[in-house]
Amino acid sequence: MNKFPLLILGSIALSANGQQHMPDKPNIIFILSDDVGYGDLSCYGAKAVQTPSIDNLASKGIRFTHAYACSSTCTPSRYGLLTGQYPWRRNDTGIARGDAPMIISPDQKTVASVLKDAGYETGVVGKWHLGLGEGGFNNQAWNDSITPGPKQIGFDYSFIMAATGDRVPCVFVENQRVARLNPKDPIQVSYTTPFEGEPTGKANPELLKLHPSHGHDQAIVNGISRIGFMKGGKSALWVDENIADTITTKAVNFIERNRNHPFFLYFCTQDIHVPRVPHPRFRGKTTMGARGDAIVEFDWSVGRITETLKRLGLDKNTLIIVSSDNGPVVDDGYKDEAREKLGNHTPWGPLRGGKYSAFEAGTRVPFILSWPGNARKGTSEAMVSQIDLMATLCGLVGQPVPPGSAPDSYNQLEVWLGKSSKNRSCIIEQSTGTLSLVDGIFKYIQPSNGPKTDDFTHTELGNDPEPQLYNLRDDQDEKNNLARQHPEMVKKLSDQLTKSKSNP
Ligand code: NG6
Ligand code: CA
Repeated sequence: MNKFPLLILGSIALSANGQQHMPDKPNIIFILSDDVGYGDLSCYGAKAVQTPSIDNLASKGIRFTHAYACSSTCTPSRYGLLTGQYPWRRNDTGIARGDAPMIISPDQKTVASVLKDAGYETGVVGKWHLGLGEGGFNNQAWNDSITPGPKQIGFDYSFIMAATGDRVPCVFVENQRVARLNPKDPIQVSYTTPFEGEPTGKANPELLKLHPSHGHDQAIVNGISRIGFMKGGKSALWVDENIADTITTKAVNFIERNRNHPFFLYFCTQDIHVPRVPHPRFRGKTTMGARGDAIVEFDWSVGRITETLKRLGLDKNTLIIVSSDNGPVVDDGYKDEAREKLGNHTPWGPLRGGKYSAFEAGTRVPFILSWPGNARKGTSEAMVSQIDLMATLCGLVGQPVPPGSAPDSYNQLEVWLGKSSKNRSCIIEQSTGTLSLVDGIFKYIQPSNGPKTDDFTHTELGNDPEPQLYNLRDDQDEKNNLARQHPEMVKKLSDQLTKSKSNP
């Protein structure tokens, strides 16, 4: 039953005989920001920061108000997005170290490999965070060809950061080789042992331009201490201030190279993850310090992508999605004044929780789809999930979902294009401590003995030893636990969750 009505403005292109035209191989760009919250964009109500390029896509396309990432942290969220399998079905999809082996096996089908099979040129640019190489931790050939990597799971081209901006190695990896590496200065990486003679954030705080607030006190690169130790690779080290420029240029180059051929680009920005060090030209663009300025930088990246499409005449034939991998966090480990300068801004919008949390702001994220002439314009309240990317894009390009793959992914094309307002049958959200299931207006959070609040980030995690049941329509900030009043609903949803766990 549809509990969230669809609000549609405008219409889709119809031909003279009233039939809708849908090109069979549009270009596809999925732009995934990092840690951008439900309330962080001006088209989702933010006032203290303006995001005109993203708002422009929203005004030409469809903006979802009930869209979910697969998990409230990055690695599992991205695993689900690319494979169509819920990350909690495996026990090795937690936040990956920079020396973790690749989590997605080359035998698995991914969004990239199915689109490649459908004749697309495929590329990934930006944050990867799904592990690289094989044979356990710390087993990557950083000074040679690193395999398996994006190519083995369907990406023809890759220009990636192995993990996160705050984890070593702080280098870009292009087509599975460290970019700009001088062979005379090889890279070494360790997540267990410091390298003798190398300064660390802990021992040498005087070398830092950005200090950690928690953790992040190991290798120092560009005056910022990170998680993990590294040595060497001086010519290859990234400069945080230039990351957005570098990866956006690589994304633009990929589009230019493939202007005459259908392409799929998975563009994952470092913004607005920590360390937040936007280019000086964005500094002071908001009153919120680095976190607000990083949102402006992210919007700039989106603008460069859309300008490129326009310049190349590809804007009409390209489907773009802009979303985020998980909810927002204010202080995620560096003293960047995000908390002090937040003012009245609410990164989580009207929702409760944030990154890491089982409450809605952990996984309910911005999600905008634009495909001029083919997707409707307006706002949709239909429940959608990033887990459906694989089956939906297969539906779009007429490629069958390969048997045995993407078990949790459903073709939601009609909903994603705004032609239907039907909710997904249910959505399972993963937090750092538990699982939740949303079905229509009701949300059930499975009991958990985990901490109620994360000590470092001060996020309410949503863990409770008692079952929780919320009515998201009347109580979207999850303040009123109805579990005792509605034991029958708790049982129904908890049985549904148990069934989904054993039977995708
Ligand atoms: C946490 C890090 C945090 C961030 C997160 C992953 C500490 C104290 N905190 O462990 O800074 O890196 O992992 O974020 O180290 S994610 O968006 O990639 O999932
Ligand atoms: Ca993230």
